[in-house]
Amino acid sequence: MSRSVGAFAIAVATALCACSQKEAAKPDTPKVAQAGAPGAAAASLGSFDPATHTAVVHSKDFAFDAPDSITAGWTTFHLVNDGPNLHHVQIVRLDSGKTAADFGAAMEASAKSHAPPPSWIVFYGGPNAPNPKGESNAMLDMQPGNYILICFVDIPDHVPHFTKGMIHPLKVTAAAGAAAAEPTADVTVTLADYAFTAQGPLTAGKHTFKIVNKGPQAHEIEVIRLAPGKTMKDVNEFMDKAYAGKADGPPPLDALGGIAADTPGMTEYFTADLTPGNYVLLCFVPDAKDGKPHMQHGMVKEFKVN
Ligand SMILES: [Cu+2]
Repeated sequence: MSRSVGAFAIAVATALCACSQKEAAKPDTPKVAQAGAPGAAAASLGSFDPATHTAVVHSKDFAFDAPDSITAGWTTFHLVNDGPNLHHVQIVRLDSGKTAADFGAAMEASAKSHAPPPSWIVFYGGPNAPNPKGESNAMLDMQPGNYILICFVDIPDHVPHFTKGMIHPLKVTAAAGAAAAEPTADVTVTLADYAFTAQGPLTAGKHTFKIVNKGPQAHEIEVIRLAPGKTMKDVNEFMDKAYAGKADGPPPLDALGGIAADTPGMTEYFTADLTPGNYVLLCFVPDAKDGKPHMQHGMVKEFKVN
């Protein structure tokens, strides 16, 4: 990535982040990661700060810039999407000594046979898609093990971005020092086949969302704010055009993020700043039985923020 593009993205990200002192205090200033040679021109944008348990990940077409190793415990993943497309971070734990190459082969086989992925693939959440040039976050309880960060977003050609290079191995090692506390939420959203159930005040302002997957399938939560006067019909029409490579005009929505697909029984957190408008919660995870996105099975929840 060129430095100028990175600098622009950081400037935008900082502007979006100016919502509170707490947010501004986060270490989202890129640091030279351990992988980069000292004094190298191309400084890494991905980082991990063990003091604040914060991992910074940058996404772009079609790569992640992310730390290679972090320590276990509650961790804030901070995604900065340098664009130009929508991207997210789907964290996957690879059990049984499997590798990123095994993952690619297993997903290909699973797509061909319409069978669920093997049990050594454990969907672990992650910061869901923000706008291009936007940011999102997720707080996850990381256990020691081998993980990959991938992007399942498949705009504009139905080809998932992880097959185009958006796959990054992440090792989680045992923690030393003080562990981070589990976050405290003011809104809880449960995910289940096939509904979102929200408890707590969906009001204007900054909220910490607790996401609980009650299963039986893996689910995600993506939060979008509809542009003024736009509806889900406009969103669906825009998506169809985007897939056809014929998107015209600005998207009828803002993507705020959420939590990428997780395994039943898991709990994660994310923060989002709700400004007045019409919102929709969506799950795009393909159904285990018919392969249709869960939003077509009812995982679409609209709400209004005054
Ligand atoms: Cu992507």
